[in-house]
Amino acid sequence: QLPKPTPRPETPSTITINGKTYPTDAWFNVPSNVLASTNRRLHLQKDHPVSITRQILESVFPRPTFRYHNDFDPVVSTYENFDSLGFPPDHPGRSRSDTYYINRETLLRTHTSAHEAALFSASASDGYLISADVYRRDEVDRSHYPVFHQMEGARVWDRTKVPNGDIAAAVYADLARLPTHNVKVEDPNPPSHPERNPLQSAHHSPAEAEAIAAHLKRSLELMVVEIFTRAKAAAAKQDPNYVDEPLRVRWVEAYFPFTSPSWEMEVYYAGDWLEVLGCGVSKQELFINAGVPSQLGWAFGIGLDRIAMLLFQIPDIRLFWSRDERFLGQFAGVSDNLDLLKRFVPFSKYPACYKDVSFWLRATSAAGGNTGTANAHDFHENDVMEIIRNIAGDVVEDVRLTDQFTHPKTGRRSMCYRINYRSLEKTLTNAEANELHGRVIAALVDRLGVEIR
Ligand code: FA5
Ligand code: MG
Repeated sequence: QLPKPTPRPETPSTITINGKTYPTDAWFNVPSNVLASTNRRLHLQKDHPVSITRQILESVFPRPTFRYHNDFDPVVSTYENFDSLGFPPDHPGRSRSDTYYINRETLLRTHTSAHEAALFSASASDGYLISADVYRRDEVDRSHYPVFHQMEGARVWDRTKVPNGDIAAAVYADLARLPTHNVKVEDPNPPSHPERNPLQSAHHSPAEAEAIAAHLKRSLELMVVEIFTRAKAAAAKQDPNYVDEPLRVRWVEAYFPFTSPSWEMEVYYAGDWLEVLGCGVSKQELFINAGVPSQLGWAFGIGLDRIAMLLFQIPDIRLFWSRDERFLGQFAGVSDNLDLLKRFVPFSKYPACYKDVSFWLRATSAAGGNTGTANAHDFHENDVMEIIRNIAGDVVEDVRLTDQFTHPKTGRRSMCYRINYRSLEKTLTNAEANELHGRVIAALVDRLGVEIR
């Protein structure tokens, strides 16, 4: 006997975010829990770990060379988020299963790069930092949340403003003014790749690209060195037996439509390489389109939540959204005095409650269309994740696909997901978990048209 389905959220004809009203259309797909996050601005909340992380990173990129932008609205145009950066029309990131749309032309930014083009054209400074909340439809686990925070940074040089128009010399002179560090950095790959990551030979010389890449890499290495120096100082203060593990950093080739060549930085952490940022030499088209063709430079984007988790040893990304004093109270005073920084001391973990749900997708022969029901073709796992997140909110810790198979006779596909319900704030009773799980099942049936097994 299934409980009554949760009513499908009616699409309102307009939606108001941070005081501005937008018309919706058939592209609208923002659930209420995500909408409710648009005014939290954790990166600006005093003594919040995301905000403290922002402050530490800002200290590595000082004014006036860098100008800080921390107030940009999360609502941007599809053009700003994708087209202005050279994303091809068929890029998967544009799909409604990955991105939250308000209407076809308006969305919640998926990255801080959405503001690059505007800042390049306005650019009166040599660099900028943008910190902001970003939104992505994604899986559910302890390191993923539909809202997280990024810091974007860029540094530019102008051919018409450097001595003798010699960009390479100017960049190396600036590099010589940066501090050095003694962290071991692995950088095994060639600096560019003829197809994937070509030098932009129509716009600048290999020597110029090399100079910009060297300045970029040193700047970003100094950023992680600063973070890990602070993390170690905190650990050593709290734990007299703390053994200092040397920081290991490596550069790996990456691909972004708006930089070439491009890299990701990885940091060795808890036995594994963890990606912390993406970066590269900015595509010259961005400067040309922005009306500043004589400029060139680098850009990066880093995940603030992920860095904050490392810095403070925070085990679950949901904690950032907690209003619990047992969480927030641990960081009191740190925004005003970064030397007070301490690692997070976990409060007792409440028991996990695992519940499974198995269902059949509709046979593929039935027309998919816009009915909102899932067959094996138009099934998107992110839809399952979001339905669960909408109902269970921050009480869901993770959702895992534990089994799937196709019936040999009917050709129907069966999926089994295991949901871990665990509150950060209390012990869930079995009755409470069952009630949530019942509503999740009803919503899967109602919204995806699946058949429970
Ligand atoms: C980008 O978003 C690019 N805009 C970065 C960039 C900027 C490249 C400028 C070049 C020039 P990516 O999707 O890899 O790239 O995300 C960048 C960083 O954000 C990641 O390295 C990671 O630290 C963080 N991040 C990405 N997805 C998540 C997530 N779901 N949860 C937490 N952090 C995330
Ligand atoms: Mg990445």
